[in-house]
Amino acid sequence: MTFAIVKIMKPKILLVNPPIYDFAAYDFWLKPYGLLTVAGCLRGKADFRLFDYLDRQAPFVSAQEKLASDRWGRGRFYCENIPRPPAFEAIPRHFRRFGMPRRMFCDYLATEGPFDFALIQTTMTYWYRGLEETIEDVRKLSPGAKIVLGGNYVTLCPDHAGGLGMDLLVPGADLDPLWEYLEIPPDLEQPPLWDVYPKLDVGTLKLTDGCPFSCTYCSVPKVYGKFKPRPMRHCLLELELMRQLGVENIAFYDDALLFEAETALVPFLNEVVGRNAKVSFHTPNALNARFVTAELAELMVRAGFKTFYLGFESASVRWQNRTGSKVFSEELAQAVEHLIGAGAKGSNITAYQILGHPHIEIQELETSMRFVRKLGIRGMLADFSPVPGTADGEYCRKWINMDEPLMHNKTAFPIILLGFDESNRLKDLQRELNRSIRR
Ligand code: B12
Ligand code: SF4
Repeated sequence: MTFAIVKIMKPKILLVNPPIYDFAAYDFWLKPYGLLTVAGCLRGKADFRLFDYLDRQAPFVSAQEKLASDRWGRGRFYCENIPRPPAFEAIPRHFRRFGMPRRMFCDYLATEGPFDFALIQTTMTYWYRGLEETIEDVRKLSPGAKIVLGGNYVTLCPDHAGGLGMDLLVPGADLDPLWEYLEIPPDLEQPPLWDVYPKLDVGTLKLTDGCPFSCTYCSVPKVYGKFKPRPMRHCLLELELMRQLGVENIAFYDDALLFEAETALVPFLNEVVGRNAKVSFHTPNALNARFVTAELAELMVRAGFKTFYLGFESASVRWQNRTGSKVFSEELAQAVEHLIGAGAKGSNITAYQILGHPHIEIQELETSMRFVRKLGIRGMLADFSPVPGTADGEYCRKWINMDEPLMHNKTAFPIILLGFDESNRLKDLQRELNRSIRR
């Protein structure tokens, strides 16, 4: 009789959050939450390594570059000027590569490799040049690694992503093809793999999926379908893991955090208060002012919300009705009253307004900016990114080639639509209006 010794080896998986190629980028609580969620489902079943080009806490980055954070954990990335791609010849702004220098990744691959798989995060569609760089380096220095891409760019531009030459694309939120490819059964009860970071002070969280609205510039309703709360037990597990790791600031990545708040946000915040969690919460992805009641505002402030970003976009009723009626001006005014009544500072409340929307002729942007100023809160112009597959994005084919994802760039489109001078004039006006908001 012979005995076969079966050695069970865990696959070695490299996780990469690539560098950003863009005119501007700022660490506004940016984390590769999708990638970490996927890796969390495989916790203990693979040998994971992370290379996050955008990790401003990585010891070698902060030592050399002094990448300071503000009091809420935001800050600038290390960056280098690079030549503008031909598609942006007409855009008179510096083009840059944000994130750790390329040679650091090459050294890392040479010392930590080889890997069996490389899972790469994709985020904005117009950031695919960072993926090209990453894929090239992995192919060269860990040639046996199977490369897998997932996330927003793959979901919105699957055909373009297919041209980058990786081994597997995982568009959308169905991860079954990934588990089959890796031949590892997932444990969906596990929290994201935050523990793969050597040091972590900012984390992200989602209590809900999807959105009940249908704004004409947004991909969320089509991609994520019906709104639904996530299981509360799982959300609390995510919170606890981040707290154990020393996270002080948590940004919500929900699309409709306040919708049906009694089923998701309210029970979550009651737990936060009960556990005396001492975490600062932020809402960079915008809250819907319609759902801010006096009671909810009070609970949010008590539970630790420090900054409030509200999606307003325009004070023009015509524009609001045409794009999905997600919020009206009086609802914004009411929400601000409730937040300030609950103790939030006006300077920590910001209303986003889209700059460079293709229906700017009915948006009355300047009037909207002044309306926001009168409420005693800050305004922020959110440059419009035309999103493929949305009504407004497809309308932009009038001006740009939507099949080239670089053209979805949020700095480029407003300049193409309005011109450099007009776009700058509106940004200067916004700065001027914000100057007088009391801190
Ligand atoms: C959070 C968020 C942000 C954050 C930053 C996120 C980040 N890390 O960079 C903030 C608030 C800063 C932001 C800013 C902007 N955003 Co944004 N944002 C989002 C949002 C709400 C969630 C993305 C997310 O991380 N979700 C959490 C994860 C867990 O979910 P997921 O991505 O669905 O992941 C699942 C699968 O995709 C898969 N998966 C994900 N990653 C990976 C990786 C691998 C390897 C695998 C196998 C699988 C996989 O598994 C996950 C679990 O099921 C999306 C909308 C949405 N719901 O997707 C818009 C979205 C990505 N943003 C968008 C836009 C327009 C913007 C802005 C341009 C808005 C503006 N004008 O200012 C800016 C751009 C910022 C910049 N610097 O250029 C657009 C996309 C635009 C584009 N052309 O790509 C989106 C799609 C919303 C929309 N309007 O349609 N955003
Ligand atoms: S409310 Fe926000 S997430 Fe929902 S469809 Fe409109 S823009 Fe998208």
